[in-house]
Amino acid sequence: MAYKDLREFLSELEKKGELVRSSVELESGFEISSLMWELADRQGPAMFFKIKGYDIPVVMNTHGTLARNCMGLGLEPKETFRENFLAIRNRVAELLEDKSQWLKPTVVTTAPCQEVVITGEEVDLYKLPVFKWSPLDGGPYITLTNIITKDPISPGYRQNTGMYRVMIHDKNTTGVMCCATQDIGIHVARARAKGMKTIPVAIALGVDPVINICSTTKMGSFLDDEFEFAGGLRGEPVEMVKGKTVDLLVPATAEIIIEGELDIQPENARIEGTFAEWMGYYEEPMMLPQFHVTAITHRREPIYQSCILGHPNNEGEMIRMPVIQANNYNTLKKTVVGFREFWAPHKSRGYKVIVQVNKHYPGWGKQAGLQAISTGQGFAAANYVVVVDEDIDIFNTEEVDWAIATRMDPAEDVILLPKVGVYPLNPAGSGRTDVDPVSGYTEFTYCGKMVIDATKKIASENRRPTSIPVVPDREAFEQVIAKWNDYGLAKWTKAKDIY
Ligand SMILES: Cc1cc2nc3c(=O)[nH]c(=O)nc-3n(C[C@H](O)[C@H](O)[C@H](O)COP(=O)(O)O)c2cc1C
Ligand SMILES: [Mn+2]
Repeated sequence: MAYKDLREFLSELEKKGELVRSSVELESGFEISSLMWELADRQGPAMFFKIKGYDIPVVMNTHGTLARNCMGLGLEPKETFRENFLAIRNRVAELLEDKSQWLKPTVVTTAPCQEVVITGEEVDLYKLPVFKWSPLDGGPYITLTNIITKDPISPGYRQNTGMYRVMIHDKNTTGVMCCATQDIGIHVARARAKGMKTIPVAIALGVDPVINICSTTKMGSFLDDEFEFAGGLRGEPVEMVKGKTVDLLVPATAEIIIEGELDIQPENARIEGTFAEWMGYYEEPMMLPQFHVTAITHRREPIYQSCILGHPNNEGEMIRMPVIQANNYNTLKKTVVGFREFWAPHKSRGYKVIVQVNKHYPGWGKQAGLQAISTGQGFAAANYVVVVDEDIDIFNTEEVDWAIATRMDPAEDVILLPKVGVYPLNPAGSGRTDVDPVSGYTEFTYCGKMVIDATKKIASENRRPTSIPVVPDREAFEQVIAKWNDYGLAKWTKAKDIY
């Protein structure tokens, strides 16, 4: 089923009515981001358009719905948000656990992504249609990136690709937001320990949908290669070619590759930001390493693929949310006793986690919450966990709120944990290290955590047992539903279940 490249995926989307080619030329970054904001709100199509003054056309919102991300992974798109979420989450979770299905990339010697090669003084990032997307952004941002690095210690190519934002400083310099806890940050730390001053980096833009999806996936270990995983998801190896100026393998059918050296010396860090981030706030400026571009290679007539963050349904979250939760799901299945399901609602941007358990033992709601919030990397973001029983639909915020409101005694069922070091983009955190003494970059912030045990209480917990929830008599109810139209009520269909 694998799509060979972005172009093949775009034709498929167009056939299915999921891509619109605009005949209107767009004029500015703000116009583009306003349009994308509204498309995120309406869960609209991918858009292909041209921008006044630029040769390279742009495609955005390619990954803007979970249905399109299902298609990208070769899965049948489903009706509802929940079904699409579960289809993607389960496929990724299963494959993360089964390395026997992963496929090593094949290495080719000529590749479409190198049809045009620009090096040295000819390099000019401003030729790409990259803009300041939001009024307070610190500069133009490349957003939908696949940033490739290799582990400096393991022999051979043990590569990583991650999606990290890139601000353009000048025609051949950018920043890269390579946080210490991400795999690129681990590569930086290991390279420094070896005495290296720079590391080779390649940024692939405009790739087959599986690769973008894999760049946002958290793997089991930083030594796992996303391209092998991508081969497994595609059912065919990813074709890769050696970079022109860096010793890295890059995806052969990408539209554009930016190659260069990341300066990892702390004293050369440079301020970048602010940036309109996925959690719906502007992120403050950060000290980050500088990336010196040595080459831009691209296909003939390349397409620039991009995305905008910020909106609750932003394209980045639609890519990241189900695949990042696949990793957490695998972990929670093994650690939380009585685990049934979990969801970190995208509109809460992953800072809230709901865990559903089958509670057998007294006190086990709290135990499950503590286990969930301590699963490390995956939940470095989570500020609070709500634990509920199996009768609560965790995808329905109002049902979860009902459980919190009626099963939680604030004096007994809330556990507050002191501030711990968390991912720097935590809007509720404070005391951010503006220059971390170890990395020299803006790294951790500090935030407390909370567990809310909203499970039904039982007598053996020395509590008044939660009473029996009200539902109609089952047999009578089923008969009523069966006769619904006979009552003359055909017009009143069941509310559509979107979330
Ligand atoms: C559009 C988009 C932009 C992102 N930008 C960043 C970023 O700038 N820095 C970062 O640490 N993570 C960012 N992420 C999240 C990472 O891509 C994600 O955590 C991924 O698992 C990192 O890969 P790694 O585990 O190989 O480091 C972004 C995600 C998306 C979808
Ligand atoms: Mn990784």
